[in-house]
Amino acid sequence: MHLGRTTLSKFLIQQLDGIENARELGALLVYVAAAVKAISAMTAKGALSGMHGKVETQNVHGEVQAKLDVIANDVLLRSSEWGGLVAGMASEEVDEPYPIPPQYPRGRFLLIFDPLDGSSNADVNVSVGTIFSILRHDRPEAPLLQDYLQQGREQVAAGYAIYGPSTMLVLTVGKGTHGFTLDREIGNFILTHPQMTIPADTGEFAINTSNARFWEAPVHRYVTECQAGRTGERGRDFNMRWIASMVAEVHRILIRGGVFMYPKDTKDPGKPGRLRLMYEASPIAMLIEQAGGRASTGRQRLLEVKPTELHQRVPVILGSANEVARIERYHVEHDAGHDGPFVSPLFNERSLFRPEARG
Ligand code: AFP
Repeated sequence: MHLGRTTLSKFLIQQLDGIENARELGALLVYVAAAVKAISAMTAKGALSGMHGKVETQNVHGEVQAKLDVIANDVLLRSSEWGGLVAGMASEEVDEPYPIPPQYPRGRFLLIFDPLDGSSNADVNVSVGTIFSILRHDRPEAPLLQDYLQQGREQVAAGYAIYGPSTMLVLTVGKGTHGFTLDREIGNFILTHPQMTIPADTGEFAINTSNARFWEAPVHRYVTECQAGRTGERGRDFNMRWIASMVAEVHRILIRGGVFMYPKDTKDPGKPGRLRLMYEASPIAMLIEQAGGRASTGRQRLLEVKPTELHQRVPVILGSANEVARIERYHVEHDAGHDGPFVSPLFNERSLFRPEARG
């Protein structure tokens, strides 16, 4: 039935040509794909799996863990630790990096992941995902924390799996962003979305507007303009989406364009954003850029943010290139004092950006 179609293994053999340590990297991506298939089978069982609901423990961020978070984390660790491909791993669910057990050889890569992003959505049968990032580790010694703290642009591969009506694996090794659909009958990922490309313009944005009172002025400005639609600055209508599962939002953007924002806010002054740099923002930013989109903190290219901590948070604004560039410009103008009169408590009431107020 799939004769002539490209399986993940065939794709990797072709795609990794010319990349250093191609065979090892390809094998590691196959390990990750195997873990993804196991997690997909678990999530697809829904309540029948007996894995819904919470466990007693909290993760490093103080968040109550879902049973599926814990199991998905274990699946990824066990799938990848034994084959001599990784030198160490790190996960959203574990405080410290995970050292390779002494009985196994160490490899040349670091694997960092969020095993089940958006896991609270699993209980309500909405798409969840796994996000992963692969970095090089060229020293024979076991990696130290410092070895993990590489900029996103150093990634050799990045990807996510989305567990939705179908399970898809979307990945990049720096040669475009490509999507594979899991054929459950034959157990193979089949290339169905080669060279995914994000349109530069869009009429769709995604942001959790319940946080509006905590946003900075440039984000207010952008969202207010979108909401004003054809009667406002933009002269056209926009639509809004919020799934509360970053993987699902990003997948929509890769398919049909859009902007996703979890920007800097003042909700918790100790946190510069909600999303985690190393296993959420960086891998997704690589996929977005490889698909022709743009990924930013609002003030800096996401792939250039230098991590200082494994679990550090970062503001995220990504998607269709022209829209993200516009939001970055709003940040520049704000920082230069150009939008000074715009103050957020007047949001959507007497904003300077409403057409009648512009004079
Ligand atoms: P978890 O990784 O804790 O499941 O959180 C999911 C997420 O980080 C991201 O996928 C969503 O965009 C965001 O949280 C949703 O957060 P809200 O609670 O603000 O909707």
